[in-house]
Amino acid sequence: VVKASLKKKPDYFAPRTRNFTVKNLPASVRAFVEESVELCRPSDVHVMDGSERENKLIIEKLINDKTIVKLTKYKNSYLALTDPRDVARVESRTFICTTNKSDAIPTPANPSIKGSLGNWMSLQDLEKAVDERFPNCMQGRTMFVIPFSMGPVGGPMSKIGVQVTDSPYVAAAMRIMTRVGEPVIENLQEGADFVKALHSVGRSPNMIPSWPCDPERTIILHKPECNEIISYGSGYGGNSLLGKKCFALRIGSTIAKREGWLAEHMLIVGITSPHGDKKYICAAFPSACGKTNLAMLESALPGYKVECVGDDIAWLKYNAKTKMLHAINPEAGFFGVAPGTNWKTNPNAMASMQENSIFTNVGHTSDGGVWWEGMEKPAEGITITDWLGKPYTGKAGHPAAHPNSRFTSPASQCPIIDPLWEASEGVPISAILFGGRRPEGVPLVYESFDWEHGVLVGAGMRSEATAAAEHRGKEIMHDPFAMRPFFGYNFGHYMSHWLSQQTRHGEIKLPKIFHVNWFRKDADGKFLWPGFGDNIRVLDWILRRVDNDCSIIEATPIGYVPKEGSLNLEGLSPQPDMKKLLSVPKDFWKKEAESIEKYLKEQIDKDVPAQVLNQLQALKERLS
Ligand code: SAT
Ligand code: MN
Repeated sequence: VVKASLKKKPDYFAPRTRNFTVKNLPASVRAFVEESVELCRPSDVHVMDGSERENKLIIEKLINDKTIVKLTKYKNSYLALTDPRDVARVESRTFICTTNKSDAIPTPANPSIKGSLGNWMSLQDLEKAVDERFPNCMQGRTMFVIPFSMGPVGGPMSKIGVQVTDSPYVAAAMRIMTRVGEPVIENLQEGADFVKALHSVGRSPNMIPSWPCDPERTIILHKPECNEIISYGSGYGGNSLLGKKCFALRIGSTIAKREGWLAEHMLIVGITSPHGDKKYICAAFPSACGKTNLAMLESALPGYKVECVGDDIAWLKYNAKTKMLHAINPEAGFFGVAPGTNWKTNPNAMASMQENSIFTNVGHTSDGGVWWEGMEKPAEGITITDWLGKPYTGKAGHPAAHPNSRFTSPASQCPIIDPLWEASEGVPISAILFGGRRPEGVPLVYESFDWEHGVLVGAGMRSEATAAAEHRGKEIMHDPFAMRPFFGYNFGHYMSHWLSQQTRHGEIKLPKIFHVNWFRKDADGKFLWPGFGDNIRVLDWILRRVDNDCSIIEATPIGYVPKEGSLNLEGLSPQPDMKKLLSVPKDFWKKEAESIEKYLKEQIDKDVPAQVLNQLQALKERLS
């Protein structure tokens, strides 16, 4: 049957069941779809059922359009090459649109300071931006209607979205990254709320047919007051897979604020110790700082087992039974950075992407595979075509893969996916880690004195810029809670919301908060710590701290660091210089505290909670 239908012209109109016709959608969904059709004027509409048959048709269309090519080396896997102008998130064109500006972003202390914690747009200007871009933008294209669930369908912590898009690439990727299909429609039929997500790749005079987009007019708009996302002009990642950063973080954080929980840019892992004791932790790092590697860590210490719940986003909610924060991974797939990933650095990611995967902007090998910088050398005689379609020569400045190239793979294919990764009530979280790329001054690990101090540690996060957005160079940027590009509301209010977790639920056992830095360098610019599988040595110390082992800490002005000899370094060769790795240079930290203070006072001004200022004052006193 599948073969016969493939021979015919793909018919997106042929719905699998009555549920998947526009006219049979729940009224509120139908109204959203009809409004979008009215505005964008697609040539037809297809309601996605998430089936294999449907996926085959979408893939066939993508191949016909030359957006993707089949990778013959792997099963059901494809390579997409974008317009070279459409390769990363565009933070400067991303807006939170609210009635009151101060709900969306903090007001800097004086008008000459440019805000760096998100962009605001008025609702009127949003209307204008939509009117300038969307009318008729889908002419000649199919509109895909994607009902999707963030989190297990129907779960108490899950939420539903409906994305309409004119990009079959986005439709195929959403099917990997979120849960799409019949149960979502059923849930909607029962009257569930949903987030409206309108997306078009747009059109521009100089666009290439295989990757239509409109880079000059790209815009990503969020209306948290009515749970709406409107995205135009880009087909790439966080700009177009609207379940991810737009819904799960920006709109998600505003829903979380209203409902009393947290939507965070965090991985979730379960760690089982050699004694069989299992604990879950979350960790927040800025984009492209190794979250996926930590989420899939292969322990260098015998007897430890790490299992992955999620690699990018965590929704954390108080659980009245355990009196702990529980986390779910709202996503269903990985959208991981390709370069640097190999069978040594992350064998589990490599295993996850061997089938049913879409690769974007990586190199293409002559034997039908993929290649990127840092991957094992291809066999003798195999040639590589780079992401721009040119023969790869290895010349400096001409990488085979774009630095922000990605693999998109189902999470269920991860060999170490946690047995509870789809548990609808989430997993209990014992510790939260913050981190970033800090070549200087920041110890391998330290623990905050308490939750309030931990909130300051999160607020003070900084990291070297990466390729995940449009920033240039290796500048050390402030990236509080690794959320700077993803806040859906005023960061000052966000800190207050974090602080309120202490009191709002009654009795609670909050996670301990730590800061880690795998990236400290010596004077010659060499990394002091091996990283990757050896990071388990730090996690092991953290878990002993979760069990309140007080014999392994030493107090410093910035928090507790491991006491000499308390990190398990067995079998590590060469032995790292722990003195350097754990040192807390006072002059550096005085400057760091000043920089955090300047940042908070300039950028957030009156919205910085008093407790955070008190914590900062206490830090400065400890340093003096
Ligand atoms: O925002 S993306 O989904 O493109 C990736 C990231 O920045 O983490
Ligand atoms: Mn991310």
